[in-house]
Amino acid sequence: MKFGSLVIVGRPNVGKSTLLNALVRQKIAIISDKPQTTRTRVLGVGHFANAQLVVLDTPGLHKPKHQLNRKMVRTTLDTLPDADLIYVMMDANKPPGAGDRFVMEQVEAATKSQAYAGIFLLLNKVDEVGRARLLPLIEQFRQMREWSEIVPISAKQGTNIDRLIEMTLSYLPEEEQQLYEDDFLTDQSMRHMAAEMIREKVLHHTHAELPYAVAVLLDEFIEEESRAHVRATILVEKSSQKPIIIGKQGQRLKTIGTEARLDMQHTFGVKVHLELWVKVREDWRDNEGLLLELGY
Ligand SMILES: Nc1nc2c(ncn2[C@@H]2O[C@H](COP(=O)(O)OP(=O)(O)O)[C@@H](O)[C@H]2O)c(=O)[nH]1
Ligand SMILES: [Mg+2]
Repeated sequence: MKFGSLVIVGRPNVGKSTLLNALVRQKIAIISDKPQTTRTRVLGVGHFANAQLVVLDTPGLHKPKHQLNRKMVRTTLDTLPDADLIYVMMDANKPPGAGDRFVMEQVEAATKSQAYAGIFLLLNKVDEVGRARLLPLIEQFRQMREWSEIVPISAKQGTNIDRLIEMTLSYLPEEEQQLYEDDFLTDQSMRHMAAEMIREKVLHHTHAELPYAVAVLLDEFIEEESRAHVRATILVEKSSQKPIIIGKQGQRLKTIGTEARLDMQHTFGVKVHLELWVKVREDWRDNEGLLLELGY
């Protein structure tokens, strides 16, 4: 059986978490069109015929401003040594920019202290790029460094993912025995996933600076026979943000709650009763104690 671990790095919003979900074939990481959606390392296990791939999704590499962002970048850099193989992901819609160069610097630094089985360049979102534009782009990326493979993919539509898996496995060693149980998909707790599902819905329904200002604190998660009772608090930074989350006559909060509850029921396979609160906690992004409590 083939076995190995890979880490996905890239600037925010290139589609790292979407690829993790595609490889694990289950939604274990939250996705949004806002940068910096992923705040922690997320581990998923992809199970294939005669192979297991441990996939490590990371927060996007970017220049940090808050304590939270410093932790996010740290988390990504700390994850690099845990992997056998690196996937550097870039957006095929955009020529490599300053953000991608910053990512490359970090990757080069990591390769100095450790040998990797492979360093793949994944050009994601090819569903949005014409073939005529893709080829010169690949040539441009080829000149950046020596890549083990350059693979154009669409994580969202599943394009070329089977090929990517096949290529990846060819770089990995044979193991005597399987390391993870067949039903092990992620190391995240249900509590953490529940909080993340709520945050994803908040991201979907808000704009501008709000997504960055939001965190979800899980107050209670009680599992009984075939149902779970979840109580959580959505934290915002300013009192002006609270009514935005709640919406007219509580409508937005209601939508967020309903969508999050359905996701939880789908993933956890039990009926969920969800109680949501909204609270103002100024500067939570720089509050060390609160960051720990939030699991960051
Ligand atoms: N068109 C297109 N959009 C994608 C693809 N992969 C991800 N996205 C979108 O890009 C945005 C960021 O995705 P996400 O996985 O959260 O990116 P991350 O920040 O790198 O983890 C979301 O709106 C995704 O739906 C893709 O292959 N094609
Ligand atoms: Mg992500």
